[in-house]
Amino acid sequence: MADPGPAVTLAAPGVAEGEGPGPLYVVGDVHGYLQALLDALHQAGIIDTEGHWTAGRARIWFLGDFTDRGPDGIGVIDLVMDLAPQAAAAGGYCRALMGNHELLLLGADRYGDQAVQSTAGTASFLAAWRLNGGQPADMERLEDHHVTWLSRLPAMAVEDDHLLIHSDTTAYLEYGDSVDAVNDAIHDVLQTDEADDWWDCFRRMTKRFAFRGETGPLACRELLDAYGGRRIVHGHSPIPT
Ligand SMILES: [Mn+2]
Repeated sequence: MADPGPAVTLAAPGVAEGEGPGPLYVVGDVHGYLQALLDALHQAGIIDTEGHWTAGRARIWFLGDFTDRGPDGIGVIDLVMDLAPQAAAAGGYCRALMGNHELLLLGADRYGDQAVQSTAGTASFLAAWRLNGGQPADMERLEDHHVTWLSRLPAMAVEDDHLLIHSDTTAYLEYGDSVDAVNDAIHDVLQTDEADDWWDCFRRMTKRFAFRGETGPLACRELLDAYGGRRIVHGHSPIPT
């Protein structure tokens, strides 16, 4: 038998006892660009080249919109689902919010081309999903465990005084006046079979630009007063340089 060499004890970096939480990262709308996400996470020292969590107690929030437009939305969801238990085991976490594209994908999967009531006329989730970059390859690979996981994502969270949301809209207020109330209300909608309620939810979460212009500061204040935090961190709408 070959000499195994001296015993080496590896200390897990970043899992030091008695320390506070690790650094907080947020990642906006990945939209199916798995390789770009892997590269960025690796560059930030959050994963290794095999895609395994190497960030110890670091905390990372994904702000939703995993699928559509780019080629591998299901791969992005699989990565985030995979990192969550690894991060937790290392003393950190990997969590995710629900974006409007999660609602779109779930709606297209569940209701297909069934007509839904829209102020803009008759619509369907499937048609809207196709129009908004839906990838047939993602739909083919969408499995029950993805649907279950996506359906349970919270719509908002407060972390380190940051109010984390997907969309730059005050429409969240239509679902409740606390973080838990909003998350429960949207979760409840997705437990029903009411396609119109699902559609309303999708429409509201697709609104944007509430924080721009003269009324922007007031809109920010309204959300922060209701949900807590001192700064809003959102995805959804690119902010031009
Ligand atoms: Mn979005």
